[in-house]
Amino acid sequence: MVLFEALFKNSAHQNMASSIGNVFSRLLSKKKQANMCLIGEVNTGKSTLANRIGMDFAGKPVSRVSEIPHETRSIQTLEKVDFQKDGTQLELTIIDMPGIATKVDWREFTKYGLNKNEAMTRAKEATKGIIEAIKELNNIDLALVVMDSTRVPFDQVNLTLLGALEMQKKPFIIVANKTDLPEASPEMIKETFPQHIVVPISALTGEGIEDLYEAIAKIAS
Ligand SMILES: Nc1nc2c(ncn2[C@@H]2O[C@H](COP(=O)(O)OP(=O)(O)O)[C@@H](O)[C@H]2O)c(=O)[nH]1
Ligand SMILES: [Mg+2]
Repeated sequence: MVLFEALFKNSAHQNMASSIGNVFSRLLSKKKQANMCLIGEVNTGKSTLANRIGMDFAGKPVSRVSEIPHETRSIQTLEKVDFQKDGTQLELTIIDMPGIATKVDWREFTKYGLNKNEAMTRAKEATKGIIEAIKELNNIDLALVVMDSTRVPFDQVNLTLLGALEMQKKPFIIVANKTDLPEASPEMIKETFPQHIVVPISALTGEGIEDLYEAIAKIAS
């Protein structure tokens, strides 16, 4: 980059020099940079998985986890995560998205012990978070669409999300999470979306996580 800037010094081409320099330094660096998001319905385990990936490759979590829906109401990121698997190296930015829902009802939150004000604030923030998450899809290179294997996957949120990612030609992996639960059926997710990559895991126990890392490495290389 310094070399290119020196060559074009004091010339009108300085911007061009800098962009050529950026491309040059990206080519020289072995690692590809990628923005990887975790998206899906509420409480599917996006933050639990984001934290596992963060801990595995950067020793840091990304987000708070809670059984109360819409715990993640604004986009949470962890940068400079050195992902390595099967000879593939990536500099990941992990983007943990707020849960996507077709309906946010503040009364639901009062069941978890929140008072009326807290519940209404949470509902308002959750709705804003959903809009932000959809907008953020423009900036991602790879998506992990996290589904809860104990729920029926054929629903409006999943179909809309997959449709949006396909339309934008963004690569994605469907993560069939919570395989540790006895009622989990990752097979149902595979049968529902046979044309897509589906990786069964438990973000909680770590079961299947290496298969997910393999799938990420394969898609990125
Ligand atoms: N049994 C089980 N529970 C999980 C798993 N992943 C997340 N959870 C639980 O599901 C709830 C929601 O998790 P969270 O990561 O906050 O979901 P998010 O809303 O999608 O970010 C929490 O109670 C987690 O402990 C999993 O693999 N197995
Ligand atoms: Mg979350």
